[in-house]
Amino acid sequence: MRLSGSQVIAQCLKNYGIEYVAGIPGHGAWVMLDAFLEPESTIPFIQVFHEQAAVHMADGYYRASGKPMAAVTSIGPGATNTIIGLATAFADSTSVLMLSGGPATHMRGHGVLQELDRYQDNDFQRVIEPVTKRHWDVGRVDALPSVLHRAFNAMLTGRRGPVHIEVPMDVQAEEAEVKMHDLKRRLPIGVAYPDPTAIDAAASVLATAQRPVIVLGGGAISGEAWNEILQLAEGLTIPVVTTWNGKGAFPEDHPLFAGSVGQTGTIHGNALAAGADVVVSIGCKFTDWSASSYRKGVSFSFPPAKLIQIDIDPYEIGKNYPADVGIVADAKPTVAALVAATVGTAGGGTPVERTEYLAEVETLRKQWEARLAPRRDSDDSPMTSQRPLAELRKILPRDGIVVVGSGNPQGAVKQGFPVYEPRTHLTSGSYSSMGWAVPAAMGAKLAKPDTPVVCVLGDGDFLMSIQELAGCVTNNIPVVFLVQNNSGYMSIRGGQRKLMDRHIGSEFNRPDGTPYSPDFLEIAKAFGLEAWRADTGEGVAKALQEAFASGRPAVVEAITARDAGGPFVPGWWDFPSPAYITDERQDTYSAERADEQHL
Ligand SMILES: Cc1ncc(C[n+]2csc(CCOP(=O)(O)OP(=O)(O)O)c2C)c(N)n1
Ligand SMILES: [Mg+2]
Repeated sequence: MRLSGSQVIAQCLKNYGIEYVAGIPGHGAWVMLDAFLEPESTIPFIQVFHEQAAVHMADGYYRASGKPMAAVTSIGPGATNTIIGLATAFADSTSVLMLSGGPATHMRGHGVLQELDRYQDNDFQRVIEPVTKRHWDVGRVDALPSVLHRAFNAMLTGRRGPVHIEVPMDVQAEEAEVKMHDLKRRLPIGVAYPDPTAIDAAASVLATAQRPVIVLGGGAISGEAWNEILQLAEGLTIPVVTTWNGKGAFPEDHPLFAGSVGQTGTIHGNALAAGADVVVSIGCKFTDWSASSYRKGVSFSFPPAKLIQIDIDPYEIGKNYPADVGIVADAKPTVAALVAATVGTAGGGTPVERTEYLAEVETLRKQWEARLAPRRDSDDSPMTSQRPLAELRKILPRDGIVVVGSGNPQGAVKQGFPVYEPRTHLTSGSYSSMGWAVPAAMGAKLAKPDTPVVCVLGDGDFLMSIQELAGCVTNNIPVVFLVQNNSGYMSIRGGQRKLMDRHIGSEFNRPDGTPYSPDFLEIAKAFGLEAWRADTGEGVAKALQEAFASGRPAVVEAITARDAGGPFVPGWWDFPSPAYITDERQDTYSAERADEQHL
């Protein structure tokens, strides 16, 4: 059949199951977008107000549903605005399909409007290189069907990641004889199973374990392995800890849930993982944040602990810690195979008993609870970071989705906001981009329209994508934004003070030094949202109830104290302090750094 490039794209996206396209039109993509109005390829268009938001939105949609969404931008600045979106998806291993326009093939190198041409013709390609799993520059209309199914293949198989297709303006507009490709015949059936030798090896290591721990990363969720993980944990009585991206893969009200690991992990999570003799890691890449910068005995101790490392990407095996058994396969069949090989043999289906170990888990959990409770239950006004979260947890149903921005909220939620189901806690655990949470929450709401979605973020983060409130109204996306306003980048100020006893650029102040904050209530209302402000726990509870009941996009501004302290830091993080700070902190830092295990 004869189709224009834009028709090929729109029909493929429709056939391949894309439900929404987000973006901003421009001359570089208006032809491409026009095809989404054709009857056979109508896909609803979601208007954003900065292209970064289109990619973050698709990212949030994927994290909430496991399905991809598309972002479309114009050429030049429109496409360049997406870089942080793609970088976030790449670092966090999430699927996003991005299409952008490009200079017409016959105009390349002439420095046409919005072309980068001084190093090489049409040079946007190189800008996008390090932030995508795969990129295509399409030179002909009849190449599009092949490019599209390969893009879906790259995005949806193996380790997830964002892909980008640049479509020159002439390729969008011109027609050619094309044959569309059936996606089913271009994707593998099923998932990648583990090598039985590796499962045997892992089972023998597990058979020796007295103090095993399972650590879950983002791959446990993208690999949809949560049922099998529950079977393994229960069958062998193994406490489970999570990283930021792994939070949600295990129900946090389960007796075997043992908190989280890393700098902003929990006391019990770090202590148990660091004291384990065998760690089973599932889709976890051991970032410095989750592994306390590899300082021995803080979050992990490899050796003496043995590591069974399950990852879909061989690149991660042994990258940061030596793996006693590295298994490259999908998480779901791998954990299922481990269950078959261990639970069956060890206890014949009866859970392994570890009475003393479980008592220790309980003691540590209580210690952590005792540490958390005063901040969580605090009646201070302005509030602690934890108090609004406690109120939110009481109101949000079990399957409600919380989307979390970086800064204090990210650590406070990790530690003090229990989640129970996979894909109900979304955060950028690897790239930790400010500006991500607002559009990602909108994407999650598009994916799960019948589920309450709340976005928890700081005032600094909110200011980086506040323009997307307009999109909540124009597209009717009823997210509730719980904004913790402490007049600044307080997580950053905390680090600055600790290291250097002073701070620069992290407080929002007027010239006379008094705290500054824009009037978020008025801003939200001006954008057309419902809005509430609260400075007590009771106030937040009431505002949240009314916000959810409104069924409309809404902002609840929670006034939090600048000095309240954010999340606790039971772990460690390697940040060098300037050489001119010569007090005992330098010696402590050098001594602690000497314990790092990755070099
Ligand atoms: C795009 C981007 N720029 C800078 C940072 C570094 N950073 C991390 S948290 C943070 C401050 C966040 O402030 P806010 O959202 O108000 O949360 P708070 O820590 O004050 O609770 C900054 C600047 C980042 N993560 N992302
Ligand atoms: Mg702040």
